[in-house]
Amino acid sequence: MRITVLSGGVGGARFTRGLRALLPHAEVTVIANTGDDMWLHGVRVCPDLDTLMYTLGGAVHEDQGWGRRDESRRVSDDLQAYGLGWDWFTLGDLDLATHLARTELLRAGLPLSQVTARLAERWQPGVTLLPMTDDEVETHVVVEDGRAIHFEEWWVRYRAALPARRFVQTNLAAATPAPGVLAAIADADVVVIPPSNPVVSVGTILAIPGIRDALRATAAPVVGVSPIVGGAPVRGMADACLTAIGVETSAVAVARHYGRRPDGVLDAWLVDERDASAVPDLQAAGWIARAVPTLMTDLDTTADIAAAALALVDRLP
Ligand code: GDP
Ligand code: FO1
Ligand code: CA
Repeated sequence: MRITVLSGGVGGARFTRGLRALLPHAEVTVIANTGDDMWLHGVRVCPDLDTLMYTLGGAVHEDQGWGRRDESRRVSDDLQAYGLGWDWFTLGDLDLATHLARTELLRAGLPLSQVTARLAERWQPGVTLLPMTDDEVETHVVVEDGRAIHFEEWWVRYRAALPARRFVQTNLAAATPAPGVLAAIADADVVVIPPSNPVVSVGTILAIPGIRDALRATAAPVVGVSPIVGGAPVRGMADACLTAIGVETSAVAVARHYGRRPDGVLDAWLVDERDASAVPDLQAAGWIARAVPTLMTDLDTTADIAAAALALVDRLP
């Protein structure tokens, strides 16, 4: 079975780890958000690709959800003595090796998709990991005074507390999906939108010209899992992102924001048991919907969530 997942960092990576445990022989392709990427200290940092690679490769710092286990930050601390870069953003020493390797390969002329495949050879994530695009598309946040700052600055430095007017993606109009992305959506047996940030993770992937249309057109069913549980994100500040685009922080509002195919991108929506009261309304509006426990507390529970999502569209083998 061919399964394609559109993922951000921590939520998407944890979900995909459960999916892989559920169906170890499935051909899973993960299309990752690269809107959080940035140049920092001369190296290219790809937070969501790395979170996926480390999580699926068994090297992630579990409590943190991103970065390497057994990490140190001697280089990052020492760089601060020069007053350069971002002193509020940590580049771990081991993580820095990934950025150096990536940058060397990019400088040698390889596109990000090939660089990612090369880095993944070491980590063996058990899935095909694709960046949404090989182009340098970055999410910037326009704050109240009209300045635009990089998404990571807004998220990490200001903890999303600076009111955002809107999100913009640099270089978007000229961007194209990375090789393999459109085919992975068109040829899938099922497409899954995991519990990732609907605005700055999945929203950014869908904004790449051609990707939203590919989802609308694929013969595969498209099922999503709500990242909003009981009216709040499970971790992180997705509520600030939703507020900025005028969407209420609720499982139903996020489903409506994605929309039902063919106008929208989803056929089915899995919500948490705490949002079970929303299911009849969703069903009445034509959605395939169900409520189950969706907190990814351990691998078995996460595999159960993946199974419930696939069952919703009759794709559980
Ligand atoms: P990021 O790039 O690291 O922010 O990760 P993602 O975009 O992939 O996922 C972030 C979203 O995952 C947040 O909106 C969280 O609410 C959601 N999330 C994290 N853990 C869980 C969980 O255990 N269950 C559910 N339903 N959502 C989760
Ligand atoms: N998140 C933080 O909250 N603080 C950090 O210093 C930080 C550094 C970092 C370095 C590499 C990387 O791959 C991820 C990193 N993250 C950090 C996590 C991540 O950038 C964000 O939490 C997500 O991208 C939000 O969508
Ligand atoms: Ca991210």
